[in-house]
Amino acid sequence: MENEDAMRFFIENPAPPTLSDVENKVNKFIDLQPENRNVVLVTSGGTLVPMEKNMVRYIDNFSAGSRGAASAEYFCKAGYAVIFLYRNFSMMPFVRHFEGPWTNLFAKKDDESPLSWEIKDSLRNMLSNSLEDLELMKEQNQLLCLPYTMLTEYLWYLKTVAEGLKCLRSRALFYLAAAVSDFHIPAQDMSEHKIQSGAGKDKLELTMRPVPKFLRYLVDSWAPEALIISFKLETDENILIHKARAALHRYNHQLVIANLLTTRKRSVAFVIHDSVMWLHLSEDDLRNGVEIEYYIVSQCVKLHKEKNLT
Ligand code: PAZ
Repeated sequence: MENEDAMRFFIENPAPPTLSDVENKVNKFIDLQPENRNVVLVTSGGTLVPMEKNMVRYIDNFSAGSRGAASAEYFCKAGYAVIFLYRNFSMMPFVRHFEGPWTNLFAKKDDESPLSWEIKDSLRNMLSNSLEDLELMKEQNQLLCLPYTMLTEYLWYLKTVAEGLKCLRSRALFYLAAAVSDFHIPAQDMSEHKIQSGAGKDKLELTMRPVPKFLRYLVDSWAPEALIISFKLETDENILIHKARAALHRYNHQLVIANLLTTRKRSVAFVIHDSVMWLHLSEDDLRNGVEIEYYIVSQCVKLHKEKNLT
């Protein structure tokens, strides 16, 4: 039944025109991988759902993309090839420390020359090293970055990547950190043009429908042999672990990483079968700038190795 919902979603929301280009890039990237290299799909950022077909207004899911970008970087460093499916203009691996207005990168020189702007001294080395790292990863075919904006693009690309990775069987890992909308307005119910305000309208009522649960599809059909790790974000700590466990039992994948909006950068819980393991950054970690993604990715790599040994 749920699978039928997913099929219907793809019929009602046709593939974006960019899909064949994404498919070619993904297949080429996978073909270029040496036999002993694992491949991870890292999803990052939040999906956007339009309120109108000619979109003026939309509903967005919260995520800066910091978790995904940092994790992609640590997976590359651990020797994985990374397909990074990220929300357009959200954070990118290796250059994520330079997000924000690009004008912040420059300072005015003290001389009178007409070309008197240059990269700030304090950033020059870091910027150059970051760009080198990014370039190297691309040259070594270790990083493929695929941007999406809309929920429909995200889901079509996820399906395409999963189909491409199927041939790698258990060498594939799915690390689903993106914040994906649970609700959307189906295309047939969506207003063609900008929803009008005006005389006599004192409220706007919208009916949104649940997005089919694609995680089930991924686990059962698209990537049955891969290691699948999903994230669960909540704002109420009283329901976090319960919701993470429910997801694990419902979809029957290997790991849910649970986090709260306010503490997500220093605490996460690993929910596996019936056990819960909390991971907190220590005072030392915080002082030394150690990121929680460093530990999360190390645990995931370990789990992937263990799974492939059994
Ligand atoms: O991108 P970010 O670092 O701001 O936030 C990361 C996160 C909270 C979106 C991620 O850790 C997460 O929980 N993703 C799943 C969200 C969900 O439950 O749909």
